[in-house]
Amino acid sequence: MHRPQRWDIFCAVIDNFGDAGVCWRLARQLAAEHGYVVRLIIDDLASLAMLAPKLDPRAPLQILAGVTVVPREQAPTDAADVVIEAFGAPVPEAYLAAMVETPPVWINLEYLSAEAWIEGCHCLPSPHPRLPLTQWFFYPGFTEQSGGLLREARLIADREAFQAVPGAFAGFLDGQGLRPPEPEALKISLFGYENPALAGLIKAWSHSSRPIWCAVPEGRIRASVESTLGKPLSTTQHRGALTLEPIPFLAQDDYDRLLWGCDLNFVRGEDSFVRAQWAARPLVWHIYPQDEQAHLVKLEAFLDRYHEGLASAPAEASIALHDAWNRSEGARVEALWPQFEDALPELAQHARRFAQALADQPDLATQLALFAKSKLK
Ligand code: TRH
Repeated sequence: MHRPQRWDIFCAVIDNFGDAGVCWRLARQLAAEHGYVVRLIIDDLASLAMLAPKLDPRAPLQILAGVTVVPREQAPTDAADVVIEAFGAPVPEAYLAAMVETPPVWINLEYLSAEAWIEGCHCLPSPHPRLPLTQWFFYPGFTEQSGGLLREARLIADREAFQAVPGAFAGFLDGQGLRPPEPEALKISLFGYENPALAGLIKAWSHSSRPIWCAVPEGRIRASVESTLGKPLSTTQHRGALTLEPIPFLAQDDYDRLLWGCDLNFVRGEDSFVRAQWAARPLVWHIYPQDEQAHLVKLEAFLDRYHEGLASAPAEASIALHDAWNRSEGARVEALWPQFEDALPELAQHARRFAQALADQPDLATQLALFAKSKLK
């Protein structure tokens, strides 16, 4: 096949930014690092434009960062060589008919999970109930037996270079029009879903023995901050040792620099969660809530995997705070914070080890490329 491979990614934005975030990152990487002709067919350009400010949410079709972005209502009717349904986003009927004409490698990209069972389902075929087509399940994950994690080729080197320069974070914040924190402050980024437990966290931080600087991007948790403060967080707010800094929703690549510059990152969902791991800094994950607390099993699976090899005291401090934060228990969060703060130096070393171990595994885009190659006739 002399012409470059053509890849189409279908993305349906359920809510929030994760679906678009993962698909935009993957699409850019497949184009930039693998030289594929990539089309991203998405049903919510406004959400994508939050992550990629140069994107025009009204344009019928546009090319950005080497990716052709297509609104779903203008979905193409010619099938690519490789088709990815991200998180089960179905392809339109007309496109399915085109796939029957020229059967592509058809992949269902699943949500990330640290649970062991995914290894048994990874790369399993699923014959279409009525058409001569087969779809393949592809599970991102944390082990060699999974599809791996999204990680751009330059990511670790770029992070290392940023974290090696003492003034880089202050320079980045200055570039965003933000006042850098005091040098001795503990720098925290706060991204999450609404959480009543935040009142407990703010109380603990305001009584901290050292200054705490907390950046709060625009987003759902801002509401919890404002109800705790009893007023909008439109300007810098001080509560005892705590400085709360409202920041805008950043472009996806700038968000990485916020994570790289902070000493601790509160993250959520899937994509910010993975980026916080690549930042090699301690993290607190607010998992996407599911019915009947099903998300707590996923959370526990990750916490078991993440804390492997870490001494019991810092591990218990981290696991306990994760549990209290994800169960929205404010009093417990407040009570557990001092122990967690004391564990930060060991958690920081561990975060570097964990990121290094993950970086030794092949990344998701590379594994998708190899898989597709093995299936392409
Ligand atoms: O937005 P999310 O809660 O997305 C969720 C999850 O993906 C979840 O798995 C899925 O089931 C649900 O959507 C439907 O969290 P996530 O995955 O971290 O995505 C947030 C994206 O926003 C991520 O790509 C990082 C990006 N981001 C920025 O680009 N700038 C910012 O300032 C911030 C705070 C985030």
